[in-house]
Amino acid sequence: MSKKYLITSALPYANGALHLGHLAGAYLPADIYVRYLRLRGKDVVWVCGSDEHGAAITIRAKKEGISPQEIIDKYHALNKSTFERLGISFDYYHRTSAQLHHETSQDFFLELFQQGDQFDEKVVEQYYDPKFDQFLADRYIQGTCPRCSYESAFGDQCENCGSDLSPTELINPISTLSGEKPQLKSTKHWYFKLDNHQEWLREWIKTGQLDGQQYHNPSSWKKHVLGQCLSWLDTGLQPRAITRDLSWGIPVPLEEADGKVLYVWFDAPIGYISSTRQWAKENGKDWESYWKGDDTHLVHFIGKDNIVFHCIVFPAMLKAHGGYNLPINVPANQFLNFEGQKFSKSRGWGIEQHVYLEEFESLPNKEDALRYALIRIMPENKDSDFKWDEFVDHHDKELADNLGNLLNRVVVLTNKYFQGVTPDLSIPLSEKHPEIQQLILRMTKEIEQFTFRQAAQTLMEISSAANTYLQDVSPWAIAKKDPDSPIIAECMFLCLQVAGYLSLLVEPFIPFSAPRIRAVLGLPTSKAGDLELALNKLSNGEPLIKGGHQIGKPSVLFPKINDRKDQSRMMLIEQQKAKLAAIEASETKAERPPIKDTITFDDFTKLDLRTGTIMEAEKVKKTDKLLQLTIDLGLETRTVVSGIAKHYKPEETIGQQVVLVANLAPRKLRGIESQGMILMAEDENGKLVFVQPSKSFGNGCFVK
Ligand code: B3M
Ligand code: ZN
Repeated sequence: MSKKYLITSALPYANGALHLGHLAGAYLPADIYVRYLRLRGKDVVWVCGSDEHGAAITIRAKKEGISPQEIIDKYHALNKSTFERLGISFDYYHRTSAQLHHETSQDFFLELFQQGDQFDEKVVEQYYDPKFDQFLADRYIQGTCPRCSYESAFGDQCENCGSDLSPTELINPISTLSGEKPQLKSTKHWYFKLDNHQEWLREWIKTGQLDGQQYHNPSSWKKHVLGQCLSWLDTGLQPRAITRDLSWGIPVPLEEADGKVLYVWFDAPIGYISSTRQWAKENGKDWESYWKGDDTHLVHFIGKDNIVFHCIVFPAMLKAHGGYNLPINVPANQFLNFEGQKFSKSRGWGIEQHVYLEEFESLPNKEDALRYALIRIMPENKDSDFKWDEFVDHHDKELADNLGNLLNRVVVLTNKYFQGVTPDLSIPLSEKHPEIQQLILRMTKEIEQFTFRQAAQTLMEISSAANTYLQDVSPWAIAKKDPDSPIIAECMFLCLQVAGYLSLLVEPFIPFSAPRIRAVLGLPTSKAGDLELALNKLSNGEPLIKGGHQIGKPSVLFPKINDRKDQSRMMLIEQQKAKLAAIEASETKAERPPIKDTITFDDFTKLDLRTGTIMEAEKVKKTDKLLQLTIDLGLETRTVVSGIAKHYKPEETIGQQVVLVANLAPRKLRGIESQGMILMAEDENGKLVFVQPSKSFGNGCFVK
């Protein structure tokens, strides 16, 4: 029986558009993997969909005065169509507001409930916002941290000192919805006893074994994924509330739970099951064989913030329910940054997928250019950074100069010397170019091991190897002296073979260009199983493109973005950079006061500025702003009271060189006579820094 593959990608919340970081995190890697499996002829289903529940959606709706339904309808449609436009080839994109999903989730809950020992019922005190008539999720409560006194700590965590908190620990809690003090109210909830699953989970994650069977190979899991799981397990698992007091969501299917819904993280992963069910229903397939069969591989593609839910909570739910397979791998990605900073919707830092498609409308290959650049920097094991300059380079130097150049030369030369007909030979590629055969096989392994960045690199190495071979032989030089030399035929025949393999291997990475590459080679668009057949030919030494095959005509496959003769495409990049520069400029400008009224040169020369060194410093009593400084001015010492205590500890200022306004009339501050003023500059974060000579300097020098 052949293996089945069930692939999932994290269900995005339908309350906003997705940016490039999301794409690189959970969708593009899965798309590469699934397209590859299809080319290998595997039985694979890839499901995803919109996550349409959760407090974030209801709160956004309340704030904007629209219904949650309007929000999810808008973003479900936007995200679904944007994915399609980028070639993200889900087999099914469902939504968790669908009836089938509500039923699937309620049935799942009831199965666990009826087992009797999976849930605890607890009455707990929770904060409630009377104005919004809503119990408050931990994140929606802010107050003073009991550990560090930071005033804007959240109900689940203090971002200043990092402590995990519970909302009732906060001093002076405030509802972030109404800005008012929340009330404590008691309410009943159901808790999934995750702690009861701790032991087998540890065994399963660490050794891959479950019920005495080898289930997965932990050495094939990413280290950062295993590390996060083990640290959760070491801390000890706790029961988790799986119900909420909310009006938006899936009603808890118990009479005594009126007005309560399932917690969004309980129903969302079940969304993978309902999406598979809906797909099966529409395609006349059997969904259960993909979830429950012995021969099924389940793989979850997610971002690192979702690891605990996919490696611990959901597996525990599936095992508790019984009958379901657990994932054989969860190749979570880390985060993508954008031009050195985090993506930020409020600052406008970053670019959303659909905005990219709009703003790069006129760029040929816009989908593949983006996909390829993201693959080359995919945050597989650590955070990475998207940069527009690198985006251009990956396209121009790799796709255009390497791959595009090879294909173009092979097609042009075969047309020139053989009227586009493949020379009638049958030399195994493995015999003449074992290194290329090795690279092809290595690339397939790299995809199977979820190292897509490296696989794209290997793809380029295959193309480089063929370019080098073509250059070394230089058929154009031979043709001048001996047009009938068999070396020309052999070289073109072998290069065409490599081009044929490349036309299949590129498909998971650049699926928009792949059919165009196939066309210039006179080959039909690839279909499921084609790579499997091709790899069999490779190992049997059979040609992939047979002698006599008529190839197509050359065409420019990857017009360069940075084209010296035509800068129109590069303009698109410059516009993006200008947008970012404008954001940064507006943010820094906002903090800077306007330029003061003009003064005359005479006014300026009245100032006597001198260099000095701080010799002593102490805090001025009963103030938290002022430091009393003793400054060596060369021929004399001065006492200066300076408002820098919030920026520097006294000991940090000692030895600093300063510039002093030496002829400022003395004035008394807190009873101390201040004899001058030191120059300070305010940096972009509002911190005061000393204005200093750029090298160590004698004291008392005149500054002009
Ligand atoms: N919607 C969270 C997220 O987008 C959540 C994923 C659900 S996967 C079952 O990060
Ligand atoms: Zn704190």
